[in-house]
Amino acid sequence: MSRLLRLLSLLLVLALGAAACASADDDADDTAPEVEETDDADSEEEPDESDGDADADADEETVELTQGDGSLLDAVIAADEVRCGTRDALPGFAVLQPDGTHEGFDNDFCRAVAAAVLGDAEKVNFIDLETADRFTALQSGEIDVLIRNTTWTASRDGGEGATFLTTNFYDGQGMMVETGAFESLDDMDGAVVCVASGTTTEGNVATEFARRGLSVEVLSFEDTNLIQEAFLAGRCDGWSSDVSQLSALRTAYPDGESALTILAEVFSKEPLAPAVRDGDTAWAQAVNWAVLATIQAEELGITSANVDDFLGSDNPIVQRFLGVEVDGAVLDPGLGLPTDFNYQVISQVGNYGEIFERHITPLGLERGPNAQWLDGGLLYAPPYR
Ligand SMILES: N[C@@H](CCC(=O)N[C@@H](CS)C(=O)NCC(=O)O)C(=O)O
Repeated sequence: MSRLLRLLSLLLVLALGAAACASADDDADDTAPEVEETDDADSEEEPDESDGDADADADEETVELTQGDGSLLDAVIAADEVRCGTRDALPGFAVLQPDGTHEGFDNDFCRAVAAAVLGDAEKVNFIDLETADRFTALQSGEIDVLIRNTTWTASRDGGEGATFLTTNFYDGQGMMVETGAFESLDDMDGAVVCVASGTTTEGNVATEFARRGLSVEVLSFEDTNLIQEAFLAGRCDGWSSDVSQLSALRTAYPDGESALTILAEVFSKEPLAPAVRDGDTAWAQAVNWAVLATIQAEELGITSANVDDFLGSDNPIVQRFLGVEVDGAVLDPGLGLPTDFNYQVISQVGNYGEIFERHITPLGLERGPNAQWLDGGLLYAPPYR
């Protein structure tokens, strides 16, 4: 495809995305949900994932991006700031505090990128994005990296002009109900389930209910506040999202945490991963290795508290990782990052376990699949050599 055609197709997709967002914003009654789906046991049809659903959009238009001059890696270094697409109200993951600071698991991974690339974890411009705007922000160049509770799927990887990197949180979708209302998903035939629009969550509910031979009505809302309002008003039998989110949202529920129960069934894979724009390998590698630094450090037992002691280690694996001379030379793997970038990430932000404990453990969640591979989990960093 010619450069002009690619540009036109990008503009078309951006216009479609903007129109979808505008129609949602212009809605006179914000609390009125879009009814996404009514499925029943007899229906063989695939769910109709409409407005704002990134996966559905991907079916219609495949975004192809051309790389401009040079890599974002150079642009970010020149700007001395990482523009990180995130959220300001996702408990545990990204919350804007009253004092203006950003606190959460995703926010710390934005900081890890800034520490790796710029040597300063504070050089992040956190950009708050609604769920439905995530990919358009990446495509248009409004953000350098998306770290916002976002599931890596084939259609997003292939159709949204996004390149997904190492998964930093293995999640799965669950169902939250009023305590005592239902014991399992199989009790929920005919239920109304409330979800956030533009998410993988929407389609997964319909798919799972159909698989179980159950009917369901999915109501989609633009953000979690609106879902909570609807739930409190008795308009939803179930509230579905990633289990990490449900656990977090439950802790802040006005009727108290015990008023809500998360059912035992986890019915999807939700690998949450950072994403960058397609076509920029140097930037993708830089972000990827910033994430991997946190994983590798935990495996080596290196924390923000003890990293300076490790500088004196005589273990060549540790020495290479921290940018200390081995046999008279410091390893420069050619990633375009300072040779001490792992040290900067760990000393300023901490290793994966520290980040998890800071933000996810308080939600009552175990490491589970987010444990190191040596502990039976899925976290595994390639060798730094
Ligand atoms: N991981 C899923 C779901 C992400 C998601 O929907 N997160 C919710 C949190 S429950 C959200 O963004 N809600 C809207 C908001 O409040 O921003 C995806 O990538 O689509």
